[in-house]
Amino acid sequence: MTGRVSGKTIIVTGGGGGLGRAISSLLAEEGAAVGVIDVNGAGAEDVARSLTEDGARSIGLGADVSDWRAISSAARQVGEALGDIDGLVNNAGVAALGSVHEADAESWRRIMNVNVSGVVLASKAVLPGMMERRRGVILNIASIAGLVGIRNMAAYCASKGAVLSLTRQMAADYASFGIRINSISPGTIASTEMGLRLLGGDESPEARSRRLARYPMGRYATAEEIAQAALFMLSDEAKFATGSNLILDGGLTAV
Ligand code: 1HS
Repeated sequence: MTGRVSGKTIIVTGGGGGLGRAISSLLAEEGAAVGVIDVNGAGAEDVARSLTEDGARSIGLGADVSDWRAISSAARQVGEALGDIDGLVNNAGVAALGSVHEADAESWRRIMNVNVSGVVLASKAVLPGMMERRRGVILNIASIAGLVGIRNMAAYCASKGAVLSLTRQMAADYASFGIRINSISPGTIASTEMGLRLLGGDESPEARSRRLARYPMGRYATAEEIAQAALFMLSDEAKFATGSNLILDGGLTAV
């Protein structure tokens, strides 16, 4: 352990599984106290328990990021249990397939509520304390779906485009408070629930191989590879980065 985030208290939303779990584990390994928040409270508690067993300080709480009362109360509880919040990873997100002509209003609303409003609300919960202390880092998990059009993913692409835009806007508002706001944009991660659902969905074999063929590296990401980028953005090694977006997509958007 090199302690790249030692002494920091960091909240990871959607930390109860998938990429959020990998990020929470790596941050804990590198010395952070981690507030794991997830709509699946049992998942959050399970991750926090395993981090604690490995010697880290952690608490797991159930909260939906799109519900202000729930997320603000969970953030407050993390602060009480682990100390002032230094970092927030807006990782909670949902995805669904669908093009605009067949858009289902309920699914559209859910994706925008969690992926966009969730970033706003979780950030709103931690920003006043960070502004007062004049220090903090917020990392938004965006996606290459916010940078290029991915077939059959209208709502998800729109939501991640909004996350990228919000990242730049928030960087402008909070730089003078010593708060850095950045994003990372992964491509598909094969091992997470989201990735498995996407890749195991009802697409034709042709659509599936067309998806993989877009990656010059010829494979999808692992959660650990993406977690390493999150760690960098949260650490002081990235102290001049704000409003930036780090792309991790095996070359997809480069070609
Ligand atoms: C869920 C993930 O953010 C999807 S974005 C990339 C989709 S694809 O290029 O692998 O089809």
